[in-house]
Amino acid sequence: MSQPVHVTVTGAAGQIGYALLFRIASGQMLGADTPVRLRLLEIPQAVKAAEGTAMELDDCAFPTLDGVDIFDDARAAFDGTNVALLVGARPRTAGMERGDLLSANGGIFKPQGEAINAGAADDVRVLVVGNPANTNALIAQQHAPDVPADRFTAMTRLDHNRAVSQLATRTGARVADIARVTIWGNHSATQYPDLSHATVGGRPALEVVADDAWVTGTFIPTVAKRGAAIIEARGASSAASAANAAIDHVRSWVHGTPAGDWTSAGVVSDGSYGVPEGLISSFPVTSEGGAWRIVQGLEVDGSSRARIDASVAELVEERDAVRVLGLV
Ligand code: NAX
Repeated sequence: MSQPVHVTVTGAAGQIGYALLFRIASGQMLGADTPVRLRLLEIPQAVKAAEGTAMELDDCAFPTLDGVDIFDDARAAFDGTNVALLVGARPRTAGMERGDLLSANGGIFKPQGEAINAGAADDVRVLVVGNPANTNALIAQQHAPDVPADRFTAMTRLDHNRAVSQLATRTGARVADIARVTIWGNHSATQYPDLSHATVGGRPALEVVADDAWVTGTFIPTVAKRGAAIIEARGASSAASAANAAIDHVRSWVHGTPAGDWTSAGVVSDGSYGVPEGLISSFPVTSEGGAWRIVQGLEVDGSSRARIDASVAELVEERDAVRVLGLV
């Protein structure tokens, strides 16, 4: 076996953390031949709970788990790390304005960006899961000037997987037969789940579905509001599916996407598809040689354009709000 890959998980004692750590430790993220060293970052009050999770990780005796270290200090947690999963965030509480939410999260993601800049390994890859994920990723990235900007990403893979699943159910196809679904924009209710280029068993999805009313009236709102529907049903927000999406995102990033297909991820815009350069927005992406590439040359019709623009406008507003707060 090779040298262990160091994986830092923030918010390790939270519900996504609990669903995520065992899968990373068992080799499902980086592969059965890659040992991992887990570095858990929590706030001091949650360190004891993280210690309990570490005990359970020990009790699994995973051959791929090199060890678990627990920190309440970001600099120590990110020191030498290769993969950073930023899950811990400040949730919106009743009566909280958006500015307060962005400011509270800035207080988390700015120092974490600085810590990654100060000590992470040269090949560090960062996935931000904690909401508002795109803007939190932007804040962290802006405070890590020595790390290539494209190493900071935000998670829209859960939205992507939800869209694939909804399309498979509707068409009676298997998930494996669905390709080229795209999530554009922000990981929020303004996101645009796009079937224009999707295929079902190699045929255009919109032809197979043959029902525009279903696409606009059911598919798009179901995917965009799925998080709220899960909370309503479960009494708690998505955890195992979010952890699964984080595993998928990193695995695709490290090991590549299959030929002929793509996935969705929040990546730094290079200006493609009219998305302002520098914003972290969801795009159709492939991964090759360990780097994301935005799929180029897709036709964007008028209705898609309007939906992409609306979600990107929200990202611009969030960026401007954190700029006013001095966070970027
Ligand atoms: P939990 O509240 O269960 O856990 C969050 C954990 O983060 C807590 O243990 C807390 O102590 C820790 N934490 C808070 N501040 C921290 C800091 N500065 N450093 C380290 N740890 C810190 O939330 P959970 O359900 O696990 O969700 C985590 C985040 O994922 C939330 O922001 C949530 O909104 C977001 N989600 C993002 C999704 C996406 O698709 N991008 C989907 C699922 C989820 O809603």
